[in-house]
Amino acid sequence: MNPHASSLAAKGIGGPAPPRHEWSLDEVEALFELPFMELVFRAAEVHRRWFDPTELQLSQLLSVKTGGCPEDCGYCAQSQKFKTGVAATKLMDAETVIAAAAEAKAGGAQRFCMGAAWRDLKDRDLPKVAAMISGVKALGLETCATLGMLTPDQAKALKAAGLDFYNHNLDTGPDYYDKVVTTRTYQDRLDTLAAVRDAGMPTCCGGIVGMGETRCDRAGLLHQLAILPSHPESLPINDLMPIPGTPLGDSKAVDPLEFVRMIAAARIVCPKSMVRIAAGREHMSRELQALCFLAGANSIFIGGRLLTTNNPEKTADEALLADLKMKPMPVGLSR
Ligand code: SAM
Ligand code: DTB
Ligand code: SF4
Repeated sequence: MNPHASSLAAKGIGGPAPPRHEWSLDEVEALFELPFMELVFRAAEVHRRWFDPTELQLSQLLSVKTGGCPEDCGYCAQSQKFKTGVAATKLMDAETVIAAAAEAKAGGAQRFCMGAAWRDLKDRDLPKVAAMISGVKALGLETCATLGMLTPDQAKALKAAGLDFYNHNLDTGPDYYDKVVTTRTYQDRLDTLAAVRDAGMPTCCGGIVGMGETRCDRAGLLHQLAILPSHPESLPINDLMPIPGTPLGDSKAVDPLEFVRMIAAARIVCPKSMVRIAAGREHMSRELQALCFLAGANSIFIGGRLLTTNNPEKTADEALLADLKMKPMPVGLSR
């Protein structure tokens, strides 16, 4: 909450309405049907009640284990079911990951997210993963990991190692989900999110637009996030990076204004979450990104690489932030 709003709220005067968990699907769908300017204005108002709209959280990703994944997520370069040209690698050593994290920190990253192309975390990999997490945390970075499905005990072990956030996306609305992934169910994903929450760890959970889904499917995803027992602390919205060789490699790009609607609706239904423009900024104009920030996005990935695809270079992002007079969010405010 911004300091002005929080001091009023402390005195019992005004203050932002608390996040709601009883959204109906109809209500979320109705947001998408608002006149564009009305939707963006409402989202910007909500954004300002909880955050300083000139601040942006900067995260950086590293693929600590790439490719060879047994899952069939139709968007993914790393599934072994599709010929995408991505070679499978072994899990990196903790020292290599920690060195990359130090470089990311020097480049301005506040949070470091380690991604592995796994269906689920295997207990045999836990010691190495725990060493990475504690080493990255010791650098003073916020830590995040995305390692596939977790058991409750694994979630507890990751938290004990110093993990601040766990990313596990629902990807799309429940009605469209099985058109995209068949090897794990929606409920499997909800179960992992519950294991993370029950371990006392904040969640990072969002999805992808541009996979051929309808507006109702997009509303369906946000509705699922809104009715979770606690809203995800981070809410990444990925614009599909079409990967040749995957079933979604030829998907039609989503209308940029529709992407802004998704960001705005996410901001309204999950007012306290960090809403991230995740994948896809590489093909977005500066103007579109600025409109997303106005509509409530307040987090981005920085660094020229996501997992297997490219992201805008540091110089381009530095220029964008300078031109918009935006600044990095102080570490810790995002929790
Ligand atoms: N294997 C783990 C899992 O699926 O949970 C972690 C890594 S996975 C790459 C993390 C998320 O990245 C996916 O759930 C999806 O939302 C997003 N993602 C993957 N490939 C993408 C693409 N081509 N375009 C946009 N988002 C993508
Ligand atoms: C998220 O929602 N997006 C990130 C992160 N969480 C792990 C991943 C984006 C991947 C984009 C495609 C790639 O680079 O392979
Ligand atoms: Fe595997 Fe994750 Fe890619 Fe799905 S999204 S194929 S689980 S790496």
